[in-house]
Amino acid sequence: MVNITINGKNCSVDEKLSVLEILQSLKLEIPTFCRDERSDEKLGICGMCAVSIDGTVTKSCKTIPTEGMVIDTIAPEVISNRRQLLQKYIDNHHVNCLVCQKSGQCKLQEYCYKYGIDKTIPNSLDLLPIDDSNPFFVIDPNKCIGCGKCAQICRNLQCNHALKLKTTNGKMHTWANKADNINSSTCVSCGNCVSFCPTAGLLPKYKHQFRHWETKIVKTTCGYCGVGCQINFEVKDNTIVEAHPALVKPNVGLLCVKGKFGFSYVNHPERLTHPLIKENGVFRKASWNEALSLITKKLSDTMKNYGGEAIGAFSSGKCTNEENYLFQKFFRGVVKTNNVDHCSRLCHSSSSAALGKTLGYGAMSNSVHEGFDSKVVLISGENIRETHPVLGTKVKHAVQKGAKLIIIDIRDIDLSEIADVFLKINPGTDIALVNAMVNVIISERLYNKKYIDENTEGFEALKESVKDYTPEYAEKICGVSKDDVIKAARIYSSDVATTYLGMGNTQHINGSDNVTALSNLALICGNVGKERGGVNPLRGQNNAQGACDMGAFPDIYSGYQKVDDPKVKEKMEKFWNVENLSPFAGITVVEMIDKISKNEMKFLYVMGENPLMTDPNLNHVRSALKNLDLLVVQDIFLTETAAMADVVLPATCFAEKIGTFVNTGRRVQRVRQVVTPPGEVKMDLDIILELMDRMGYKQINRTPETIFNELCEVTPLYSGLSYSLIEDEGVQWPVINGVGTEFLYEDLSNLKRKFSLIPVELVNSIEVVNDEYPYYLSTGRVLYQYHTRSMSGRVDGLNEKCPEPYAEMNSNLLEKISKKDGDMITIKSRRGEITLKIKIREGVKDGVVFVPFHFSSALVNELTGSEFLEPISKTPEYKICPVKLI
Ligand SMILES: Nc1nc2c(c(=O)[nH]1)N[C@H]1C(S)=C(S)[C@@H](COP(=O)(O)OP(=O)(O)OC[C@H]3O[C@@H](n4cnc5c(=O)[nH]c(N)nc54)[C@H](O)[C@@H]3O)O[C@H]1N2
Ligand SMILES: Nc1nc2c(c(=O)[nH]1)N[C@H]1C(S)=C(S)[C@@H](COP(=O)(O)OP(=O)(O)OC[C@H]3O[C@@H](n4cnc5c(=O)[nH]c(N)nc54)[C@H](O)[C@@H]3O)O[C@H]1N2
Ligand code: SF4
Ligand code: SF4
Ligand code: SF4
Ligand SMILES: [Mo]
Repeated sequence: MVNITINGKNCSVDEKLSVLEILQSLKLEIPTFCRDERSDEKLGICGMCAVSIDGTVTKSCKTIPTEGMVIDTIAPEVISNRRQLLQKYIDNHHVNCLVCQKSGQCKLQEYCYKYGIDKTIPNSLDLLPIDDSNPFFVIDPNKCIGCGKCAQICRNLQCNHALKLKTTNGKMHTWANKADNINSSTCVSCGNCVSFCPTAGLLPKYKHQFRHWETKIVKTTCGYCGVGCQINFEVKDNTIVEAHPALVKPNVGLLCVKGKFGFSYVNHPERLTHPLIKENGVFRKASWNEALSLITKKLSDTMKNYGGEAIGAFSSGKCTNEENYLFQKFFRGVVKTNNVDHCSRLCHSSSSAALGKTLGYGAMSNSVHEGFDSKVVLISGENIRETHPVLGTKVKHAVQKGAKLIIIDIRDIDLSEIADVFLKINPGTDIALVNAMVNVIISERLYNKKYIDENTEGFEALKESVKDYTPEYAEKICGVSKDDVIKAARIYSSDVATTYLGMGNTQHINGSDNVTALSNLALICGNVGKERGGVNPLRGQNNAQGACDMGAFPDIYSGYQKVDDPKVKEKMEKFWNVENLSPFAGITVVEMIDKISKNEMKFLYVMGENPLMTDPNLNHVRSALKNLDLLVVQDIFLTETAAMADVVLPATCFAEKIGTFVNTGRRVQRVRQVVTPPGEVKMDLDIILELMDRMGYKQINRTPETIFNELCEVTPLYSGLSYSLIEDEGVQWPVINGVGTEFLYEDLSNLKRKFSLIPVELVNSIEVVNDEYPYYLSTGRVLYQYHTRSMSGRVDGLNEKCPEPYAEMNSNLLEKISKKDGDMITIKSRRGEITLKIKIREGVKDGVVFVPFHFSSALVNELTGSEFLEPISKTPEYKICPVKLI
């Protein structure tokens, strides 16, 4: 600490902070254009933060306090300096605030007003060309003041290096880096530069005319992925006109392209606006009364004639906790079936199963925001920069600052170029690789013996089991170099390491074992129970974690309480005031489809899922669904599945509802109503409530908040949570003494049981390549589209960025099949075929073709199989399907 004087007052301040940071912490108003508190770069370009320091006007961001320093922030020379700078900016500026969309949110305008800069006439600038190549925003050098904040954000926070400052005709302004225009640069359209541009230098391409003072701002949680970014939506006339990232955890002012620019589907004209009933193969508009009467009649009939087992219900990772809780309560308590499941089945149920056994909680052990200062990062089977973009950005930031990075994937991904080791493995061989890393760490004695002795059990068996998994063996099986395996093991064990894992691990026949192997690796190095460490399955949907927590699974009630535990059953019966809850686990998504195909299930209720695109073996799904007596689909659009339904119910999307989502890092966050829904659309919660009423169940708690309180009461995992606790920033479960848990297992001395090291062996996929089907198809995602495109496919810019399906393969494979980039190709599996365009990507492993599953014009799930499921979690093998290429 040093003693200084600020505006005549003595204070003792931290000498590690800049004078600007000190002044800001004292809430003194210091104008700046270029400073971003989140960045460790101090540009010092704009000059606005200059104050009088020991009698000289000096940039405060560039100055460190020293003993006895005298600072004056309001001296006449300071004010005069600010005025001169502003005048200089405005002289070079295309001033047209009257029509400029930034007006009202513009720092230049605000400061000019504050400091009385009114000499803006005449303005006879020669205007520079603007760059409007990006579908979402414009770069206008004439509105740019050359402060460099945007380029700094892109370089230092978003880590894309897509912008730079350049000088044209003597004027400094921002522009695309190493490219003619921004759309052909490395830009990923995240808009993080746009969000913090102080002027209209970078401006969204607005779809609506509005002035900022006409809007209201509502903070809510993003409705796309599981990162759970907090967004301030600006709303005019019940329409979202702009999205701003909130400066709170988990995203701290960052968004990805979908969160920033992907909201226009909310008021898309194709939204479902009233219930539909199908008659003679054609939908007709129906009243809510008609639709709900039909559903309840069929439900009652099916219950009476066939029992609860003939009824299935898909809950939703898109819906709130309150909705998922009530949905499973309705089907379990009233309809008497445990056949409740949702898309996590196809996703991270392997992770939950594995981590439940090895560690205790089947969730991410650590937090999204910890990514920012990781030391060592292992990313396996997770295209983090495209599928969890804001977390991916944090990881890249950590790597830019010196963190070590290991990537295991079958393709190059955005981060593999900067990885210390990139292990490009053969599909489905992860266990051989990870066991080999464990082998190296044990044989080189790089493990944490004390931690293992104190906190784990099973080390000797693990040691024995990995003996044969030598780096040489991994080289042979995985198709990576043994030296890289050794290097990866050494790097991984060199400091606290965090592991992120995704669908490349879970969507395999050995999905759970893949996760167990990673858990073993983390445990022997003592990484669990530490900040920036842990094993972290990245949950996909905006509320996938919440849907699991709420018991949208066939074998559990909320909080992972087992349906076959008699004590739990008794407790739930009493709490819900119902009788005869089924003591048997229900069946899973894929199993339900099989049962329907055998005519053993008659009624299916689908809330917020689109299985006719996302389930495996779609021809089988399609023919199965025809067997149903009644298919109900509750969605926001007429999806592929809804089109097959007998009754379609129009529901609210995330921006129209009230409740909570849980992000991938266990952070329970508020969902607020940003706009009111169109037409006769109802909140999912209210639809379920009406069904409960009509089926004769008296649901007492009927608002999102009271239902949340109810579910917290009956769910030990959620005890201590309330809307008021999570109001500002959200809180991570479990809550202990009113405080959330940033990372799990911190108090190792208080573990309920020791962590388990469990040996796992490599098991090959049952469906293998042969002469007829010689190549592997792998499926997955891209940044600009989301699942079945019901949402992202209705946002013009996202479609412009990723308009059509394609098949990625490298030039070796292209040569083998005598095709070239851009040709059409037919991919055929034992179940179906699709035809689409070839896109050359050298980074794809030899013999593999990768296809995104987003497009209905090339339904890749007509090829994937449902016959061989992961035995514990019943997850399909979306990442391996033998195919031929024609
Ligand atoms: N833009 C966008 N973001 C999304 C989604 C979306 O649809 N679009 N969906 C959300 C959902 S629900 C989920 S679950 C997440 C999923 O997020 P991710 O898990 O990142 O998604 P995927 O693209 O399915 O697969 C991840 C990676 O696994 C690799 N891979 C394939 N086979 C193997 C293998 O055998 N071993 C290893 N080590 N890697 C392999 C693939 O090459 C790919 O890079 O994304 C969420 N975020
Ligand atoms: N080939 C292949 N297939 C896969 C995968 C893969 O990697 N490869 N991944 C699998 C994985 S991990 C997942 S999670 C699944 C995803 O599978 P799905 O969950 O079936 O996919 P989505 O398109 O996200 O479906 C969500 C539906 O909910 C609707 N919706 C959005 N918000 C709301 C709301 O608030 N209320 C209601 N009622 N409806 C709403 C949307 O319009 C959409 O139709 O796909 C799986 N399928
Ligand atoms: S960028 Fe700011 S100062 Fe420039 S015209 Fe727009 S509102 Fe006015
Ligand atoms: S949109 Fe994102 S990636 Fe593109 S220039 Fe701006 S910060 Fe960089
Ligand atoms: S990273 Fe995920 S939660 Fe964040 S803005 Fe993008 S889609 Fe939304
Ligand atoms: Mo998922």
